[in-house]
Amino acid sequence: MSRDRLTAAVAKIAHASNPVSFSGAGLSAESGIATFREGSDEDALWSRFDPQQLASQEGFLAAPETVIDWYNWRRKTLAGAKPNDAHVSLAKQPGWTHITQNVDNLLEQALEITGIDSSPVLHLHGTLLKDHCNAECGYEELIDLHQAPPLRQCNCGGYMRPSVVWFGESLPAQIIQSAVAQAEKTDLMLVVGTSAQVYPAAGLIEIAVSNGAEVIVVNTECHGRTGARVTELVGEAGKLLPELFADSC
Ligand code: BV8
Repeated sequence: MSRDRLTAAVAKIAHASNPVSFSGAGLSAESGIATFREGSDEDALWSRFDPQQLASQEGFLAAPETVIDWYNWRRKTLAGAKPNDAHVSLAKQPGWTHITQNVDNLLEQALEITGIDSSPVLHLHGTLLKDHCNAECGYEELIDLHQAPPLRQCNCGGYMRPSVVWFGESLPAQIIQSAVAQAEKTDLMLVVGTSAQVYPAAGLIEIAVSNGAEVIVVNTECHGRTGARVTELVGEAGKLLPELFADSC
């Protein structure tokens, strides 16, 4: 990746007045959290399952125990994970809004470390740190990632399920509305570690581009996203983000 492109991106970030980060699984990859697309040896157990199938109401009702075991395997991985340099670089930036597709709490952990007073992270697809009743009676519970409970029923008789947004489920209205509003008014969106295939989340990038924002894409793969104001930086987020914010730390 060219140094000139990186230097130009650093300047764009330094001049942004209303910056937003939009992240996916690649932001947490260097913390050991498997992305959706690249399984790794230790998760071969799950590599034969299609996440899109497991992360759905149909998948849950067809095999509730398998789905809960899959989430609890992910929770166990997250319990031992720490924020990586990309999370910490983002967390050091005052005045940024962070929008994420991730269901982990690594960015919040990084914000706690840096002590930067930031607007809350907008979790478009929910969180692994909570369960709620699948029968929507309103009951919910915080989850200890180190001791996530097996499949269990709510007192109302419905199953308890992770408080994530499954395929075919609507995103939390308040959250997606805030995220769209941010994408509409930002002058710079930093897109970190996402294949941008899941909607309506991925549509936020198009909203930012169509509203004239600078868009900087950090990804280990070149997605070939084009546009007058789009800068693609190919590399690991944990290495590139500290460089992008080097002058501002
Ligand atoms: C909905 C939570 C309305 C669960 C997830 C158009 C409009 C609206 C909906 C649709 C539409 N078209 C299709 C749909 C339906 C569907 C959808 O988008 N399907 C896709 C597959 C086409 N969308 C929905 O169902 C959404 N709901 O629209 O509601 C509705 C209501 C009723 C009926 C119909 C519609 C809900 C979607 C939410 C699904 N839940 N997560 C869980 O976590 O288990 S999605 C989940 O997958 C993630 O949250 C994330 O969004 C997505 C994976 O994407 P990424 O994060 O990008 O991860 P991925 O592995 O793909 O990529 C990682 C990237 O990082 C790669 O590019 C890699 O190169 C890079 N990388 C890796 N390492 C690094 C790195 N980069 C930098 N550094 C590194 N070290």
